[in-house]
Amino acid sequence: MIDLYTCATPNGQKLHIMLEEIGLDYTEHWIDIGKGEQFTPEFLAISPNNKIPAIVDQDGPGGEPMALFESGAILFYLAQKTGRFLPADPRKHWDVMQWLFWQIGGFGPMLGQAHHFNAYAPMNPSGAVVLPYAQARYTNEAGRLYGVLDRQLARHEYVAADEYTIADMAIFPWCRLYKRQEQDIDDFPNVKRWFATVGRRPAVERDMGKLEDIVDGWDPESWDVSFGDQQYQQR
Ligand SMILES: N[C@@H](CCC(=O)N[C@@H](CS)C(=O)NCC(=O)O)C(=O)O
Repeated sequence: MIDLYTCATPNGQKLHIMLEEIGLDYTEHWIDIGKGEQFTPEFLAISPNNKIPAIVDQDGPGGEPMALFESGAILFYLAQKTGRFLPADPRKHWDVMQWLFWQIGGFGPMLGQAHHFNAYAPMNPSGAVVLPYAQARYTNEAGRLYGVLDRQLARHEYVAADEYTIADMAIFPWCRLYKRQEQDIDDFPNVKRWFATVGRRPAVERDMGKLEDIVDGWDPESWDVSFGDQQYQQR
């Protein structure tokens, strides 16, 4: 049994998809990051970086519980545990790993900053100035990264190893929010085709159904917890 600590964000969604795909028993624990639930001692014991997603595998190595944080590490762990969505062939394996790391080190953080400066920073309740430079920088970098992905998908049905893998699961949820990154998906026809293919998978459809119920937005309190004093005075 897997305990999944999550919320309705792209990094959480990766794990919802993987757990639906592999069919292991799991229980969701929703962490309200707008209310500061990521700072409780219980959650920090599992995820010391105060971020979702995290898991506790009650049947970890040696049959003992094991806690893990960082979405890429968790995807890799679950793929190894089940032998699914990460090919054993070394060339295919490393093709998947390089695209997984590309998402964790680039596509996620850069698109996250595009979200921040385009959508969240203008809602700053203290009225701090939003830098046009920061907006342009991360919008441009997001566009560059979509171009890299689009060229890869022009030559391959899936992102890596010519099959559906944990690399697709890591990248897909970030593409869901292309409007918030100020991108036009029609500029990236291969990403659009792949996004539709992955989105039709039953496991992904089940997960998207859950996310539709979540209202997205910030009030002054949740903004402060995520980006203001309450984030940085905690520790
Ligand atoms: N590199 C991490 C990023 C996780 C992350 O940024 N999580 C966000 C939600 S998407 C979070 O929990 N934020 C709460 C906070 O920063 O206090 C991963 O891939 O797991």
